[in-house]
Amino acid sequence: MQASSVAAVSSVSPSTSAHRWSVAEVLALYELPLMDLIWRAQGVHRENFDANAIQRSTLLSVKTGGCSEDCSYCSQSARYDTDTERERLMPLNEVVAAAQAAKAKGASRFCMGAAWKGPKDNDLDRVLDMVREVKALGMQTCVTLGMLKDGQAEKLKDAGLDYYNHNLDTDKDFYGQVIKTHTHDDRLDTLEQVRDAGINVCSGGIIGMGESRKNRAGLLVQLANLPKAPESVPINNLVPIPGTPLAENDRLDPFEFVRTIAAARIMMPTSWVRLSAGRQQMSDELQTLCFLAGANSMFYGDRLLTTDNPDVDRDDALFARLGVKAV
Ligand code: SAM
Ligand code: DTB
Ligand code: SF4
Repeated sequence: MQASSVAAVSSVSPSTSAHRWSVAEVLALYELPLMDLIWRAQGVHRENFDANAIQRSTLLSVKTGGCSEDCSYCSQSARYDTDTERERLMPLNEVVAAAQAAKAKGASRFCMGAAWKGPKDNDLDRVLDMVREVKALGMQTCVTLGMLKDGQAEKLKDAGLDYYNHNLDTDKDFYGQVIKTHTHDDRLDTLEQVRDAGINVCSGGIIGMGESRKNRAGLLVQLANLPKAPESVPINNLVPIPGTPLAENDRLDPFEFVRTIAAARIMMPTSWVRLSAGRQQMSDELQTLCFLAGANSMFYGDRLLTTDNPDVDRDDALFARLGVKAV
């Protein structure tokens, strides 16, 4: 892109959450030379955050596998023959022990995930106990339970839930090629319920599922243009799962992933942008490029939900090498 085009992008794309983004504007960001894009994202990052601080959440799958939904990327869908074993909802004492261990290692937030289309009321009651007990440890709490019915978000709020994770996952125009058992509008409906209940919204997506750059821009526009941008925006790189329809997908150019992080940072300046699934397959240098592009949050702990995450020792060493502190 020519210098004049860079200036044009700068002038039409204010870094405020009040700005309504168009796909064309975001595509113009993606088309910037990588150095210009990262420089701009880093500037926005420094205006809004300590550039040397990264938030760490630890994940625990409290109910694994056997999910009714057909999300093409997921190891936990009952429709695909994957290595993931089905497990019942975990007992409360095991969840609390895992949260205590995560806190001792230095995680500030504990995120509990369940492979449900959405929680039944009696299952939700058990998750509410988990939220109360984890909160009592002095950790921030997050759950990701699928789609919520009326009244469930309020119960979670009353139990002390800080964040609800519910990803838009991909562009509305691409959604039906990846998931057929529910719609993008269903996801938006749950996000609205979470927001209305006064819970912080954690919502992002997955990159590398065969979507176009325009689809990636579309996803970011749909997130940034929500009535209020999510406080936390996880950007997952597809972890290919043998047995799922996306197992053999072509790998995305890593720089396209970095561009997506940078665009998210510019578009949602005050949100925590999380470098999420896929870190295990990234070099320390590529992760660092993502931090330079504005990612300031990560999953910390040896497991994600059903796949591996970098060992905490590797992450601790990387933080020390970079002079980054955990928050
Ligand atoms: N069932 C709930 C739902 O779908 O909202 C919560 C759990 S679901 C596993 C949480 C998120 O994990 C998904 O929305 C997706 O973004 C992410 N995810 C699942 N499998 C993934 C994979 N193979 N690679 C990257 N991200 C993945
Ligand atoms: C999110 O955006 N990524 C996390 C969390 N929210 C729940 C899940 C990643 C899952 C990666 C594949 C797996 O371990 O099953
Ligand atoms: Fe079920 Fe969530 Fe996996 Fe979709 S992403 S199959 S809803 S666990």
